[in-house]
Amino acid sequence: MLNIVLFGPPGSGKGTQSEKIIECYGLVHLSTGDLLRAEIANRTELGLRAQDIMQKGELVPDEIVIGMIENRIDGTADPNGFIFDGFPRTVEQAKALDGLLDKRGLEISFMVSMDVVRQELIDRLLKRGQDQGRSDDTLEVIENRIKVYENQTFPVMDYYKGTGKYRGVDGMGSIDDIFSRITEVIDN
Ligand code: B4P
Repeated sequence: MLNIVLFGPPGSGKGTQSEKIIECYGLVHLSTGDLLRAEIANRTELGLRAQDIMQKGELVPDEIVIGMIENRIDGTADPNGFIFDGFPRTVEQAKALDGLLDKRGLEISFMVSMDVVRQELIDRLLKRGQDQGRSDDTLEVIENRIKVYENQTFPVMDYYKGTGKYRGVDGMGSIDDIFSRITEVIDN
């Protein structure tokens, strides 16, 4: 089974590249951002808790996102593998993911980390804000999301480096060029 963690700062292309990877390799997409936005749209208790946090660009508590991921894994029959998009975002989440996969006889194959310069992240997200009106794509919230990434999420990279599962790709350039860099990593 191919289980990939797709990693990078906000706006690095995780959601964008996930769609292409799923299409090409038939993996199941697990995006904590999408799952949380669905909870908000359905006005569930969890969604109401998450809404204010996401609006500020902060991280939703670990136990909430870990529980969502565990439910999704158990609810998927005979997967070819999973692509984890936007998860794990803390070292605690990374350890929990290893633990819950191990209990099921599974493991992460590798992490693909996309490297993108800060101004490009801001430009992409501001454009998405204009095009799609996502409420966390405003300059102030984007800057906080990048700060949260640097403080809380960046150490996740070292966690995967420590297990020999880190693979870095250049996340600058066209969507197709970045996708071919990712397929090179997967196919090797
Ligand atoms: P996410 O939904 O994961 O959003 P994101 O990281 O901001 O976006 P992503 O990286 O997927 O966007 P993409 O580059 O594809 O998280 C939102 C919030 O949910 C978080 O802030 C947090 O509050 C909460 N949350 C989620 N997971 C959590 C967790 N595990 N723990 C705690 N809290 C969690 O796309 C950005 C734009 O760039 C798009 O418009 C795209 O078209 C464009 N783009 C992509 N690639 C491009 C390229 N090569 N060139 C030009 N434009 C490109």
